[in-house]
Amino acid sequence: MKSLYVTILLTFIAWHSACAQAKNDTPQPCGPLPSANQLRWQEMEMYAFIHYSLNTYTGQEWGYGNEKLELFNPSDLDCRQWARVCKQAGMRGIIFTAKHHCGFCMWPSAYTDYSVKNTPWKNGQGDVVRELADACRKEGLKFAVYLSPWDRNHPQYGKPEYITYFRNQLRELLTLYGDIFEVWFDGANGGDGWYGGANETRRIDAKTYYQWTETFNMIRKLQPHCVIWNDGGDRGDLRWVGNEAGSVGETNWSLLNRQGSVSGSMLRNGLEDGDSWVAAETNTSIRPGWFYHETENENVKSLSHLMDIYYKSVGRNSTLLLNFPVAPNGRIHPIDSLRGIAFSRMISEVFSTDLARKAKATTSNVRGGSNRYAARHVIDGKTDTYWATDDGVTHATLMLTFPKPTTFNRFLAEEYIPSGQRVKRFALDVLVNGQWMPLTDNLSEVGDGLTTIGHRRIVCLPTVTTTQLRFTILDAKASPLISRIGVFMAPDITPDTPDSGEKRSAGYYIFFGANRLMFITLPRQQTVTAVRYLPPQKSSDGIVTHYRISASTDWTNWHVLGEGEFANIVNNPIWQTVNCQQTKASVIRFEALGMASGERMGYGDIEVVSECESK
Ligand code: FUL
Repeated sequence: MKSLYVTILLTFIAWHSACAQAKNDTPQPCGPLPSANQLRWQEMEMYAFIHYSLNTYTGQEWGYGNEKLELFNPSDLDCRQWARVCKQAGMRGIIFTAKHHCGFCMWPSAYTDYSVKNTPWKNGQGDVVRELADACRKEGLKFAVYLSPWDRNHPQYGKPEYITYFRNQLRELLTLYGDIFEVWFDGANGGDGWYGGANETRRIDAKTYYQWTETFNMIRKLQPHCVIWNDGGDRGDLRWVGNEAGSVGETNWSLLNRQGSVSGSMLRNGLEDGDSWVAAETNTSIRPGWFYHETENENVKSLSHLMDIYYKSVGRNSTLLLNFPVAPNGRIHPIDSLRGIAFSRMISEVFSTDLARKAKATTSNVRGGSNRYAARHVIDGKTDTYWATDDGVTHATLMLTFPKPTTFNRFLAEEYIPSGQRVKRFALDVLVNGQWMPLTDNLSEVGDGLTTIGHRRIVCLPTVTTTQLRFTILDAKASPLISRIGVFMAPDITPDTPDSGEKRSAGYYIFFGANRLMFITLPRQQTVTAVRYLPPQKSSDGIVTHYRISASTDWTNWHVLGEGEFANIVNNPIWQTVNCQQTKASVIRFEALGMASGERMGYGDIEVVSECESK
């Protein structure tokens, strides 16, 4: 009898403590988790790139490495202006091209003569990295550096000695300029370069040559709070999204595998079952190019284009790294700064009034029935509280009931990512005239329904008026932890200035002489001053990377207008301009000396810029 009593008592205690445990049971972390550095970085959301180097004075995107030091003598260099513009544009930090592929150092490195110290600017006493780091601190912005591993100036590039040089430079940047929030190692290596006068092609194996492990250890030691972006070789803390146009995949997992190669779709979408947290950073420029070119003043991205980029980056669980090039006078051009500021104002305008805050949130399941995980946490304005379901409940609904009919066109959701990224698929419906109407994403490219949330997911909806919004989690890796739901009404943006070179001079005719040979006949004899090439936009097949362009008036005698490389054209397939001396022509011959892939050279558009004969 006594033992029966003890058994009943123990069973009761066990049952009672199981319930108590369920009520206060913190959800177990799910899958790989972000580090404290990655979390801090993700919260920055938007930060700026600044591209400025000798290219600014040569019109190039990739300097060859032998550009003259005398070129660098800005009349009005003002890093405070850059920092103020970036701050007003909503950027929380700046990543600066301390050294681009040409090898020119924007700080007086002790390890090379190819730097600001041997330019006329400030009689060689200047240090752009220092001025910018100080300006960022003054404006309350974080500061970071881009250091190109590929160095077209350095004689030893490609040899082991260069790695010591590279690390010495990195050490200078990581020790002389205060806190650095990110280091950016560009994976580009176009092969040819000056290399101390060798003028040759040097390709390396990015996986083995740079010995990243040791470099990463050095960074972790010198800047323990810094995140690493590395496109060539070992996986860093962040990943590229596979394009420079400013969009990541709709499905975006912040996971990848630490080892093994990465495909384009892995960059775009991450890897659902990846073994490491490697979140996406979307990088693009406010202009077509990364460096300033006066010819692009009319092609600064429009406000609607920038908003589209925002939704396709920050709104898809990524950060946005937006480039502002510096003009030759040493300042960010007013067109760019005004556009940047308009962009930030529009984001505030759209997201300042969260209509969900007025709603009542109810759900189909609350973890352990506990207040701690109740639905209202999605609208309590706190980032560290969340709605959670019981373990194993990965299909659940959350209803927002509005006190009166409410009109909106944006939906926002956030997961509590310190415990992992969980939601795989979700759906949205609104009650209209007593019927549930499913909503889709206006910006969807794949049309697979709504997938992944992560740090933040914004869905652009058609404008709807309703009293109830139903958010259904259709599938998740584990009990979903939703820290925020928001709904907003975005104003219409009237399409403003065009943002890609769309000027065409009509009347010419394009045909192929061979797979890699194209002719452009002009309607009459003209004095040509430039030929412009827009590469194919849908795939890299047919993109011309190296060209020779000639002109003729009789189809017999050809005069070469230009020959060279369209730098970075595959990653950034924008209009390329080959300027030339005024040359009479009735036909242009365009030869593809190198192509990214494919058999036949392709084009999105061609433009021949000329002065009228009569002038
Ligand atoms: C690319 C580089 O080659 C471009 O010049 C630019 O710096 C961009 C951010 O990354 O890969």
